[in-house]
Amino acid sequence: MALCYIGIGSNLSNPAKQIQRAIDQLKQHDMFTVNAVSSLYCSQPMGPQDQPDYMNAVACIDTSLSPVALLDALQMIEKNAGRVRKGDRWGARILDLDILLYDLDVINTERLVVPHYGMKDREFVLIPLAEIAPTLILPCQSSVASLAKSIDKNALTIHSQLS
Ligand code: PH2
Ligand code: MG
Ligand code: MG
Repeated sequence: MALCYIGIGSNLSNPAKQIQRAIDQLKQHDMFTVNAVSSLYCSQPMGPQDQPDYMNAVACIDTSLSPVALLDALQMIEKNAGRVRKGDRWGARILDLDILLYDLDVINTERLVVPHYGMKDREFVLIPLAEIAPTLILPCQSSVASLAKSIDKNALTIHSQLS
């Protein structure tokens, strides 16, 4: 079993609903156990500013899937939500499910980079992650709690609780 953290984001088609639906799908999936889900946060867009604000959350799951099989399963959930991959980096999206951590594995392949390459610079990842994993230490030895404490909050706010 691998303990994994999944970053969840949406800024199209009722983002709060998209994120709750994604969590419901993680919970229903045969190959996952959902251990914890953060609050739902409202965040300013990182990247192009001519797009709606985002909602973000982080989930902690157990899975026996390999990293690539986990990625396939998450991309299937994105696809079911109606996501079409346009290759527009940091553009608006209906649902984004990113593998933040897969145990403490370090993976650097063309398809998959874990830990997620941007997670240490993103308040909308670090703060929800620290909420559900306050004692977590990253493979690079950084403490999630101290990274979350020192990052610029960028107007990140808790929107509501997820179930
Ligand atoms: N995701 C992006 C680009 N910009 N901004 C916020 N606030 N939240 C995101 O999840 C996000 C983003 C591409 O994955
Ligand atoms: Mg992303
Ligand atoms: Mg992604």
